[in-house]
Amino acid sequence: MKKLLFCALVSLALTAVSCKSVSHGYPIDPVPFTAVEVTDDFWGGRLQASREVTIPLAFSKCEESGRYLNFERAAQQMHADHNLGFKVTGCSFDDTDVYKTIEGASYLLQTYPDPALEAYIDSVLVIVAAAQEPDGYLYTARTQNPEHPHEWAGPERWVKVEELSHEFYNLGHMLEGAIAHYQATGKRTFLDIAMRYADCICEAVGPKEGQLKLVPGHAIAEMALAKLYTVTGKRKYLDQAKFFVDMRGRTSRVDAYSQAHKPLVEQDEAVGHAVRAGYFYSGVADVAALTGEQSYIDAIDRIWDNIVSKKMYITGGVGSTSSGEAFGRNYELPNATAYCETCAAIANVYVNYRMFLLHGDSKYYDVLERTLYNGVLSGVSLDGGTFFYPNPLASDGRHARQSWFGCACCPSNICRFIPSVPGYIYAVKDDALYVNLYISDRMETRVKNRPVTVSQVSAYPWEGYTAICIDENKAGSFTLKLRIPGWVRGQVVPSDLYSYADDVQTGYTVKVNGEAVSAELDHGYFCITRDWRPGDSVELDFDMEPRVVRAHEAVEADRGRIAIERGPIVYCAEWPDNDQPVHELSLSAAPHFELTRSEDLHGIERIQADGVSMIPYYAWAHRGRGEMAVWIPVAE
Ligand code: FUB
Ligand code: ZN
Repeated sequence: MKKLLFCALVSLALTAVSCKSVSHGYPIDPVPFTAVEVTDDFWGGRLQASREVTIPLAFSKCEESGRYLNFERAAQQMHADHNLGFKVTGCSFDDTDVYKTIEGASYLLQTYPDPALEAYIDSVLVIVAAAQEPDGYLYTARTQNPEHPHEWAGPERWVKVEELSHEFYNLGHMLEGAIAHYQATGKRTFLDIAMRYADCICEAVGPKEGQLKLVPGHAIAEMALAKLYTVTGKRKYLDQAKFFVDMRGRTSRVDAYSQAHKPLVEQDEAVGHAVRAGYFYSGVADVAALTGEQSYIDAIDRIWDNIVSKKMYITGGVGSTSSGEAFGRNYELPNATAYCETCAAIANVYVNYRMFLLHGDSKYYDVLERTLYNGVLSGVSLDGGTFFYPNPLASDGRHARQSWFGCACCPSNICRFIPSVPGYIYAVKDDALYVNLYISDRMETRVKNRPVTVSQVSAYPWEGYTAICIDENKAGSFTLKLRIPGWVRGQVVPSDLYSYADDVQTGYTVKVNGEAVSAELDHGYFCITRDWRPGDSVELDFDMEPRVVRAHEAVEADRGRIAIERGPIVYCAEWPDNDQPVHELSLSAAPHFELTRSEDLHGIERIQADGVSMIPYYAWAHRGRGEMAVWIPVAE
């Protein structure tokens, strides 16, 4: 109730200060995390860790590592009449860790109002505001010492923005953080700062005569400017985002690293730096949704196809090589050296979410769910206090999570991503309510513009049982679209990159008010149209069996090996659970499985297969350094 009252107040506040917000343009409406209260054990634990550990830790790291000091020095230098000689250290985008942590904290504030946290953010924003130059430019890596800025920044504004200065990247994260803060608190402090920097860039860079023709060396401004347009209704921000997309491959920077090897509309393969790529394709989707630019959609359709059929790990991780933190060649998916940056997995969620919003097919959520439960979750420890940057699929014992990094993009991305998970559960289109993820929660939305409240109780990800209850319905007849995951329908991924190599037949049942119902699936959704009454219930039961997976023959690293998964969870063998060294383990082609529920590692389902003991991949590296493998050789 408290939460509802809070949301009502926030929405009132938003109406009061709102610029003219406009539609996101997608045919499907997201149900924002503000409308979803998670009551789930599994995700509740993750949100709690985020609130109690990850975000406080990130703020304290920003403090102790000099991230705040950078802003303070920039302000000092601006008001000095001589060069104060500050040495600019760290990465040129260190400011973004502050913005990203504020973004995550803002999401949390919506669900868990916390005046102390809000006041802390206010105090940080005072420091941030003071570092902004009079024309809106806000980039401490230069302002601290314009004569000797960060070596990646170049001697003048923008001269290295297509390389490593990250001046536009900083804008992107600033806007994402500022919009979240505005939406959570109704305060314009951060939004005004970020809009002034956006205006500064829109003035300097663009298609008009006299403006610079430049694109971001690292994408994210595209997504953020498109979002700023939807929040403010100011068309120039959408135009700027579109300019950045259109100009890719048409400026002086022409290379695959930043997806600028050719114009977007000629691209059909995911290449280059994997985080840049995922953010770019997401920005393309946002701009396409808002402008109706079909050639953009065709391009990202082709690129998505390339990723899921040739460049994605079974964990949903992407970016196979550390060289350039990049996508490798088709089918180049090594395990021990897999880069799979945590940020790239998050970007893969962003891409698949947007592809769903464009096309309404559950296959995108199959990829999203796989990435969420495996590639993303492995990036943060169960207690929320340590992080992986790369997420390999095999280890000889050299890997361990760390509490922070010099380049801290991954921890600060975890800060903003985990609290946003409730926003991925539902979506609405016309008279249809999509249920895309099975997570216990209570949700309020509008279908046919009338209030609908639904609650979910799910045993996911350990059991396939979920009950959905209609608590309130003022919309009359509408369609519940229940996603039937690919793994229940015998499809590992929506391509032939991975397939089940066992003779297990899984199925599912759906009941309405206790009565079994059947339906043809529509794009992967089980659809039930009905004049729903309060108290109506739907029960879903998916068979959740351990499954044997093989990779496409062209994936050299997985030849002669199998991986085990159950439901949305990919398993691995790790050293503490096995008597033999992990690299000596093998499985028969049709292993005999036994399941054990265990309370350790925050509660997991263990799998024993032919004497090999396996745990969920996301839970590895919590018991010291040692060997781990996802793909296990098949014994001759
Ligand atoms: O360049 C900003 C971030 O730093 C990238 O997204 C990460 O891959 C890391 O290089
Ligand atoms: Zn990262």
